[in-house]
Amino acid sequence: MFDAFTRVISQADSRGVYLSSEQFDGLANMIAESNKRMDTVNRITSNASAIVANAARALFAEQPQLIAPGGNAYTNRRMAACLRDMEIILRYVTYATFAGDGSVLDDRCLNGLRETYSALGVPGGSVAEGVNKMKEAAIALANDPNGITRGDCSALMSEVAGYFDRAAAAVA
Ligand code: PEB
Repeated sequence: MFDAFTRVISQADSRGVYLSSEQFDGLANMIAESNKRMDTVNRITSNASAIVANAARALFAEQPQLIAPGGNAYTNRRMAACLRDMEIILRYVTYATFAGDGSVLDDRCLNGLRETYSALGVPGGSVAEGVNKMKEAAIALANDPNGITRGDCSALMSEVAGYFDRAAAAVA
């Protein structure tokens, strides 16, 4: 598991070289911009249950077969497992965002998830759609300029979107 710093160090170490000035600049920039990153994680974290519940509600409205008898979210047990899965994925996206690196998401959440879903008979495409809905909601919240000093968050938002895309692609 890496973060933005340990990844750079591990790459330099494996080649036996000093850090380059580009690498220094990149990490210095990350520190200079770090309040945006922490605010983003804080906003997503403090709205996690609403993000999950709204995304699930929208998913079941679009794909009602999931909650019909025989569906993959039919019965309280499966519904609970589904909401829990969405919450787990969202939580790992917040870890990756905080670390500035997707490896925690890959290694501890997405690795083998497709195989788990296919063994369980859970439709990966539907999970991916749920992840997409969480992405829209999370980005809208994190990128809302109301009541704060406006700044350019475009790079950070595309980074966060990338983690959601990675999760969706891993199960679709
Ligand atoms: C992954 N999900 C389920 C299981 C596991 C995971 C390991 C089987 C064990 C259990 O039921 O608890 N666990 C989860 C995860 C990590 C982990 C992401 C990462 C660290 O450890 N059903 C739907 C939707 C979808 C869904 C499409 C969006 O209709 C999910 C939510 N996951 C779902 C369901 C089950 C499940 C289990 C319904 C239960 C399946 C079953 O037992 O029939």
